[in-house]
Amino acid sequence: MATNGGNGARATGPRCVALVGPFQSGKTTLLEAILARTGAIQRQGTIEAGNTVGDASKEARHHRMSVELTAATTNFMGDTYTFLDCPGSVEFVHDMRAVLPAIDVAVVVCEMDEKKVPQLQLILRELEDKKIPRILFVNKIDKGNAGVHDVLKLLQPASRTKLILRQIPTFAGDIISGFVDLALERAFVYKEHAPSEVVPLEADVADLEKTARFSMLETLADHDDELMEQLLEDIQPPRDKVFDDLTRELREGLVCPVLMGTATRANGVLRLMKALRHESPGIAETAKRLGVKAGSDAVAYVLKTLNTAHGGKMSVARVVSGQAGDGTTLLSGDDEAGRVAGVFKLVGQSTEKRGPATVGETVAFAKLDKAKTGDTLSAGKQAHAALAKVEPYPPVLAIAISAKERKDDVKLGQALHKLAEEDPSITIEHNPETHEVVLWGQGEMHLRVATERLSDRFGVAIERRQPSVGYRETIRKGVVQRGRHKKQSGGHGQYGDVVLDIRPLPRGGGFSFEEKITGGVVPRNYIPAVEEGIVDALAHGPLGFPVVDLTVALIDGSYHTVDSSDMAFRLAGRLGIVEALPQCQPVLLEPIHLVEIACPTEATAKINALMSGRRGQILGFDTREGWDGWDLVRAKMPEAEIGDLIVEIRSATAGAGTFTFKFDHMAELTGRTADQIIAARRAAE
Ligand SMILES: Nc1nc2c(ncn2[C@@H]2O[C@H](COP(=O)(O)OP(=O)(O)OP(=O)(O)O)[C@@H](O)[C@H]2O)c(=O)[nH]1
Ligand SMILES: [Mg+2]
Repeated sequence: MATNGGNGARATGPRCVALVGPFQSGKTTLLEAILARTGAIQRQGTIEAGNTVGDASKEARHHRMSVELTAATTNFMGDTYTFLDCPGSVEFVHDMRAVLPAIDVAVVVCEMDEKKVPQLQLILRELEDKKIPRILFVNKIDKGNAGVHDVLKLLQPASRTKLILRQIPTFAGDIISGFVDLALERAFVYKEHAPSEVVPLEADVADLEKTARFSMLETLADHDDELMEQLLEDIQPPRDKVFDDLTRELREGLVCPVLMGTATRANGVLRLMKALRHESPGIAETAKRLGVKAGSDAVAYVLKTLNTAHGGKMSVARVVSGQAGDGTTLLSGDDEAGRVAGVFKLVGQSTEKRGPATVGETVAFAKLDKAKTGDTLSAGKQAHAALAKVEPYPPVLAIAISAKERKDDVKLGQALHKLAEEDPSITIEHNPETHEVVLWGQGEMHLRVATERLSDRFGVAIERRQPSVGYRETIRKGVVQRGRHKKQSGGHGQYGDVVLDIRPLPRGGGFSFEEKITGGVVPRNYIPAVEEGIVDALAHGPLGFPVVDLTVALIDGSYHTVDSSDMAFRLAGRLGIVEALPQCQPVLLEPIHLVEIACPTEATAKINALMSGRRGQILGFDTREGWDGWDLVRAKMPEAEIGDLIVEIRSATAGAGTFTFKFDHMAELTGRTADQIIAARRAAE
């Protein structure tokens, strides 16, 4: 059983650590370095050579970025650690968000790059809000040292909790060659792919060290009165006390320690592992944070769902209570999630069969047919309450897809189901009007990778198009029109005759039908057929779109005792509308949405210009509540212009901006744009 002896004591039991951080900061490289330094792999691979444990999928290698979660388990000084390498791209952020509830600590890999600070801020906010302890790892310190002394000044604005610098760099000329550990007060020089070597603390560094250490202690003292007194009285606090404070304040989320290194050379990796070993919380605290009921049977949280070529469905999960092995039946809420058919240790794509998983361990369970990412699985009669629920962000970009070959239609349906199972931030919509299958996702790359997966992993070649915009048309003036269907062909004839009074309705009025027949000129039983005929015709107006916002009254007509029928009146109703509408000044309607864009304040002017350039009507902007340095811009915008809006918002905000949209109203559209839309529709037909 994992225990935690309270303040300062080292947590025990298997850990689960997420590697998160802005796009391309070096998370996958850091995972590789950790696996190499802890002996899980022989040699450290590189992104450039395409031989890393993470990013092993064809899509990730091809795009040279992480496009999904990689889990890898390793051992360090007798403890088990599972690292979850999360994609940094905002388009794949759900894979990160979904694992956060069950981790002990996050290592936030970042760079000393001003442009990446807004993204860092987004990630830190998420961790802060979820009360997840976090350590910053400033990577790529081999890339010039500009600003390394100012690292806190650069990064502090991204964090609402105080950052604590744990190390300062030391130099050989212009190059960072080592560091001083401020808690140990010891100097090290980096060795490539080997542990750093202890060296004497040079006199010129000692002064810097004193100042930096003092400011570290000052920050710790914000949450420790005794330490504060010692500092005020110039008493050197005992080393153990400093470590105890570092540990407690990290675990309680009061501070965020900052380490540094170079993942490509595995510099700073052992220091990071030691901080994780000694200071990070373990499963006991994580279970408490999650509200796991004491003494529960097996409880596990599903971090990720995979459909592997050989092993079938795998549910990557962390066991937060009890133990689960082969044959354990697991519940998810009121449903049975399935029976575990194999427990696997993961090191990226390599799987190794193992015995039951015990508390704290992160493993893959095979063949849990009904388990979904984010599910709380539990053994025993009574399902454990859900530990967390992470809803994906609403999708922002769509494409319409179809199988290249008709024969693949059924296969496409199944493949889409698996795709959405693996990635809940994808949604699939069937448009009944256009018969399009619309794939909604988080951005261009996300959708591109989704279609690549459909062909690479699930074997369905895809064609993609822009999804249709929900145009409608309406009329500007009314007319009274006769519709008459008469056919005399041999024996039984057909006869239906109606007079329709057609008038526009205000926007949003939809369609209404009224009958004003007197004297039975159209017998009662035929009237529903007349309405059906009208509805038929309205599905496709003279401009090529469904017709809305009009009312039609049946005011007159005639019938034939033998030749009239439902069918004849339906055709008459339809004919009346088809002939009437072109005389009613038809006009195109386009959907307008209410759009809300969240962006860093520096980008607000750019966003305003962007919106105006896209026929948007700016309604105003406010500071974003609870978000220092952020604005919320509101605008009304045509659906057609929202299509790829997210692409432009991201490029104007270094990837940090987001938006939501909601249908607001339909608006008339005339002139060149309308003509083009109508012409395109005709051509398509
Ligand atoms: N100079 C230098 N380059 C690095 C370092 N770490 C990673 N890189 C490079 O940075 C690029 C991105 O590295 P990744 O490990 O893929 O970064 P990532 O954070 O996993 O990227 P995403 O998962 O796509 O967000 C690659 O070209 C790496 O070789 C480092 O310490 N120094
Ligand atoms: Mg990566």
